[in-house]
Amino acid sequence: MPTALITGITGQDGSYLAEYLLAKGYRVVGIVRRSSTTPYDRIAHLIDRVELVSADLLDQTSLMDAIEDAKPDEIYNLAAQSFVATSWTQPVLTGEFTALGVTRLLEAMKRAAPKARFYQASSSEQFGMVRETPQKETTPFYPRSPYGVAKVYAHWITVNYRESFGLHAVSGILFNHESPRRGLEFVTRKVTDAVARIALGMTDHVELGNLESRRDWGFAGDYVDAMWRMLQQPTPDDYVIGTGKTWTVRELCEEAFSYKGLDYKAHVRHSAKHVRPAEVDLLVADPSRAKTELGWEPKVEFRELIRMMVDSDVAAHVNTRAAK
Ligand code: NDP
Ligand code: GDR
Repeated sequence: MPTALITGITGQDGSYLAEYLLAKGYRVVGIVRRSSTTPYDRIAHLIDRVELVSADLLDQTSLMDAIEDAKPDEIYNLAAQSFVATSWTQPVLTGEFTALGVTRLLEAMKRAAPKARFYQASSSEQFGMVRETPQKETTPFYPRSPYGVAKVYAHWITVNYRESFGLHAVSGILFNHESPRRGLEFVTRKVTDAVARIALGMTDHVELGNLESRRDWGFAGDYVDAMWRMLQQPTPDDYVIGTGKTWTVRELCEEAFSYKGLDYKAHVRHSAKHVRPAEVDLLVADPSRAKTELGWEPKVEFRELIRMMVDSDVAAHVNTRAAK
């Protein structure tokens, strides 16, 4: 039974990846950080089947201990300060978690499990002000936020440890991927949750920033399969993962509101508070290499994804009401 160690197991991707690896027969060990509460909502249904160890990307010794104890065959580094907007208000912390945290983890792996395979969660935010469209593995990076800058560092330190020390380390450059487990601060979930609350008469509007930016949105459940496939390749390399299609935030609103028979124009208000100091205007992947070499393709389409999220948010609010 192979062992996988997942940082960020309590996050959106970590929960789907844990499910996916358990179904493949892996022993799954998840790193969680100390908190005054135990926010394990996304993995509550897996809690008896995964092992949790306490460690933090800020703390080198805890990472060393976690790897020494777990003896992983595969390490998936999904932990990060992952919200782009927060990276302008907490730029140093974002750099510590999202950039230097990766070096700490690679150092721990180099010392405690040099034969393990390592996955780094790279991001389409690294392309930022895009140099070509669509974006592929060879597209140069031009990050537009402290988060994007931190991810570029994390990407290159992963390449560097592969080339310097022969570690089997790969980066998946993943475009936006969403699900009913997406954090409420990200725009897809913010919109689908608002649609649910408006449809149920709990509120009448939602405040958004820039409606014209374009994103390549896929389903998180499909993307964790790509992570695993990357680590099974005999030679470590980096891959772009996305759908190859792109939509504006405005189109996202149209899709989500019209599903419940609502007109987004009557409910979406502009708020300068949600406009970013620098924006990433257009992202769209060229995932052809992943298709050819990994046999990976997205299964869930944009419309199906948005409807799945609206349905889930409606059900959650109905259940909360019933419980009161
Ligand atoms: P989430 O924000 O849902 O999850 C982030 C995880 O990181 C949480 O489990 C969080 O733990 C953990 N974490 C944060 N800081 C630390 C720390 N100092 N030490 C240990 N753990 C920490 O992110 P996603 O699941 O959406 O994304 C997973 C990864 O993929 C991230 O690195 C993200 O930047 C990257 N990515 C995401 C994309 C997306 O569209 N979702 C696209 C491309 C890249 P806690 O629960 O305690 O907060
Ligand atoms: P992103 O996702 O920054 O692409 O990063 P997010 O959903 O936060 O923003 C997408 C776009 O929507 C615009 N927008 C708003 N965004 C939010 N969050 N809230 C609003 O009110 C709002 N109004 C408009 C944004 O300006 C932006 O253009 C996500 C994260 O998961 C990263 O960790 C990951 O690396 C990238 O995707 C790929």
